[in-house]
Amino acid sequence: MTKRIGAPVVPLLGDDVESIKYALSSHLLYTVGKEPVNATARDWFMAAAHTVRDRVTEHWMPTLNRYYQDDRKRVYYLSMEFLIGRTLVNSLINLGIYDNVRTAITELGQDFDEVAAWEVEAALGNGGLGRLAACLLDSMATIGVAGFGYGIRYDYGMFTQHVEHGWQVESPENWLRYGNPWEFPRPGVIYPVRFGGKVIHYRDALGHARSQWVDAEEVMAMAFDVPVPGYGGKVVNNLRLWSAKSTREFDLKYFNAGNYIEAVRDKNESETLSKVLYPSDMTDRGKELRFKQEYFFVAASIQDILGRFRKSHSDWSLLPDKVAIQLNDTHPALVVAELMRVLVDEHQIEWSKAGDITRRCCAYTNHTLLPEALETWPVDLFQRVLPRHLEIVYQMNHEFLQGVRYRHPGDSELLRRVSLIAEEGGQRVRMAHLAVIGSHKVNGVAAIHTGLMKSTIFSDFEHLSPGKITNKTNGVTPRRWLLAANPRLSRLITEKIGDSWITDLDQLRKLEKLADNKAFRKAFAEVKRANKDSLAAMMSMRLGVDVDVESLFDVQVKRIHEYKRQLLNVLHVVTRYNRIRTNPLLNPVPRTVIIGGKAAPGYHIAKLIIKLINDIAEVVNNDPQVGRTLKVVFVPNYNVSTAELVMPAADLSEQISTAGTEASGTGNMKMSMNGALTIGTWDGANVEICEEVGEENMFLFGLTAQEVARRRMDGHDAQAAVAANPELAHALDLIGSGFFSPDQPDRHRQLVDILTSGGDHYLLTADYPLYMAAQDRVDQTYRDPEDWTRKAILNVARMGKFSSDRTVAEYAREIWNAI
Ligand code: 4GP
Repeated sequence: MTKRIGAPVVPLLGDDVESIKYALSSHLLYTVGKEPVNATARDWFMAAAHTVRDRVTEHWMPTLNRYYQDDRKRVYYLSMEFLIGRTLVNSLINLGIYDNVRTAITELGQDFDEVAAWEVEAALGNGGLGRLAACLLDSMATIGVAGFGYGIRYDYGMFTQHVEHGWQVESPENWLRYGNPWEFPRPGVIYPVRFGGKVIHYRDALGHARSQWVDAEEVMAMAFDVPVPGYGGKVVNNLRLWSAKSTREFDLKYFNAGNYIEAVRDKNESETLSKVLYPSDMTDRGKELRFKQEYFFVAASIQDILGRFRKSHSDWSLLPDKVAIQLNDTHPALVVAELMRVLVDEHQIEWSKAGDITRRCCAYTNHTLLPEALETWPVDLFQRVLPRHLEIVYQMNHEFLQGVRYRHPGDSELLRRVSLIAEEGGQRVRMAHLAVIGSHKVNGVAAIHTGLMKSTIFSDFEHLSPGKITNKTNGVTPRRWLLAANPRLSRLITEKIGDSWITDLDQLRKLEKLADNKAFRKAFAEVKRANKDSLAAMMSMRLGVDVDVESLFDVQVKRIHEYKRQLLNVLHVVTRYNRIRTNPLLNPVPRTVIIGGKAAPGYHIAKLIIKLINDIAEVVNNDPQVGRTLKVVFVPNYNVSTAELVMPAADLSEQISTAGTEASGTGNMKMSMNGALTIGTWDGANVEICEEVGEENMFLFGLTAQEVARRRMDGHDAQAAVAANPELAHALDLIGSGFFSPDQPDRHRQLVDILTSGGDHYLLTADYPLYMAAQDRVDQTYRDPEDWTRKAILNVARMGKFSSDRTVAEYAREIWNAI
């Protein structure tokens, strides 16, 4: 008799309020081990999480069984980062049981919002790249792609940022301290991952040359599964995170000799592999541990993927029909060498056939053009840690260059440029080239970014394989970023156009005609106002800053980086401040400038920028002449949960990177979707937002990417730009002379020097006058609330393109062949 696998499970758990109350009380007692009399809000959160998890799980097993029965092509999204955020509210919404659970918790005498606030967010990522991965998972489950995430279960994710005396101070976030209720540990799913050792070459019985990697050390990778429910709850996919385990608990030799510390040392060392997320965002990570982390999760994931494939297939040539592997940036690029190794060394597949299979499975997404972010690893490190993989890289490189030489005889410069090995300043393996050569598609994340990939960093590859590089403009999930984060606006939208927008964001177009409806504008403005009240209340409570909710909320939230130009924002603030001080008759539009973001702990300039913002806030916020017309707030520890509060409250979205540097941006989409107007450069997805929303409904300014390139080539004269603009000169002078830092007048001199004598690489001084003019247009528009609200409504109405459902559908059709 054939085994019946995956018979559809009839949901057994009730979703009505009474059933949920029963489930909550049971979990409180049996899972948490508390009774209502002594339960804390956190205990109730745990009970709620388990109640929800049970209901997610009911659909999870059938989904996985269905994939198995239907032999579906699986999409594996490999990412070093998944910036998930909190899960409770999102799961409730995706399952359609939000109202009932809220009521149940309330009827049990608890405050739902307080209970939900006890959830520690899963911050297994730094910024945009990690958050994108989380949005894509939500969309894959929602549109029904058999998508599986693979990543690392870091014990410590993104650090917590505190602000002390205006400076960023980092502390580790022990997010697992109280246990993670969403995960399922899988002690039975555990794979060895090897490091070091050597390669032996031999001939097999048939006389074929073979290689074998021997004498390596082993670490074990253990799986933890997190179910990912799509909207509607019918499809629940899986995110599998790997945790490092030592191969032995302790060394008995030392233990018996009474040396307990020595006995567990080896165990602790192996387990550091999944200890911590590297906290840099696009800066150099030249660390052996990081390299090992990359291989660790690649090797475990490949074993898991191939093991699953082999359960139903024996013919390796079918692999690309059943498996798509998406490399989220180059961090998992070792997949290419690892898949080759497993196919060739362990399964004796002929080299060129293995190459073909590998390429047809893999695809690579690039997220940044910044040269410092393009990963390379020293050859000697590679040799020491992954000797067989280095041989494979050399062999792939040899064949690739031979092909190039054949087609472009005599062009040694071209060979040098495209080689997998960089020769300048010590040999290094170029991970981006490995990813390109090992993939059938390479994509950028916004049209302008993809264009620049083709014309700059990958121009040679574009000539060698035209068509391989394609664009997949990013998106964000409307479930988290509109439905869950902005319940007031969601309700208003649904009242007017129904709720089909939740899974078909283009439906928002139906709001266009309401932009001219006075009553709707009023309701829309009231929603924005209420969201601003909520954010203001948080800022008052947590930071002790009181702001005017009538003022324009001007928001820049993202990682702190020179290319994102928080300093340009600061220059506007200082200029505004000067105007208010020098002109008592000015009657300015009141503004609250809100800035949030983390700096990489080793990025001195970014940390100094945070200090400058706080120094300026201190002066401006306490200047009686300014009063409520200008406030500056630095929101500490910007993370997903904070973003959910900030995005709905923004009036103005600052997206002001130097054109050609921000690959896409996704905060720009989140804010516009929530009715903010964008002040931005012609960069990343701003360009496409403008195509959708209309230039008349945004404030775009500044040099284009082409103009930036030309200006840099011609040599930008920053000093002349400053000299030509008295307001700019004045602002820089105040910052540089210590006006905002009287306790240490030269504190911010370095920042001023970067913008002047340092050559101003990011061209702030070039864009400053255009930025100021755009800010003036912002003020003019805000003075006409009806016009402002009309534009805000049109922003929301025209954001359909930026749903990650659209993004995922494009990947599925054009890259994964999985829809
Ligand atoms: C980011 C890019 O900087 C951002 O423009 C983009 O929207 C995001 O990826 C998602 O594609 N890159 C990173 C990184 O976060 O670490 O390279």
